[in-house]
Amino acid sequence: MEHTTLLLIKPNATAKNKIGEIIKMVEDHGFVIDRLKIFRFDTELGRQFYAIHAEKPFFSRLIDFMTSGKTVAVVVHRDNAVAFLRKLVGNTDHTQAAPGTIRHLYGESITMNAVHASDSPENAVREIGLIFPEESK
Ligand code: 3AN
Repeated sequence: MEHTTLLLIKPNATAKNKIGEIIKMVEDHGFVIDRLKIFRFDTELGRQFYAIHAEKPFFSRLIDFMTSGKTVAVVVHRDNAVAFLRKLVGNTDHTQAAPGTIRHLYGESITMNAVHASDSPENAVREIGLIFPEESK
């Protein structure tokens, strides 16, 4: 099934000038880019985006990190996009991520793990609506 999903390139990866390399990996794996922007999360958008983690002990660390610099948001599609992108992204903890995955290559810690990928088609719709509100109306 063809789906759309969302990739975020997080502030540690944008700060290290890895935007191009990460987007190349995604395109080389058959994803087609539909929308793309560079922006900085403010606290309110960060809290909304990660609302599911609001009660977690790492929440404030996560919001501080996500608001610390630039993020690139990329909407992509291909067949089975959600599962394929999660596989290409790798484990949340970069030390556990498989060789060749984006987090294995560019993750620096469990918080500074280089990228985000939506974990279901429903969450992709929710997250894309938050990041691209105008186009999603
Ligand atoms: P994933 O991004 O792999 O789906 P989630 O949804 O469990 O992982 O977590 C969202 C984000 O919260 C992660 N990308 C990571 O930055 C941060 N995070 C998750 N677990 C931890 C943790 N134990 N300590 C610090 N940050 C965490």
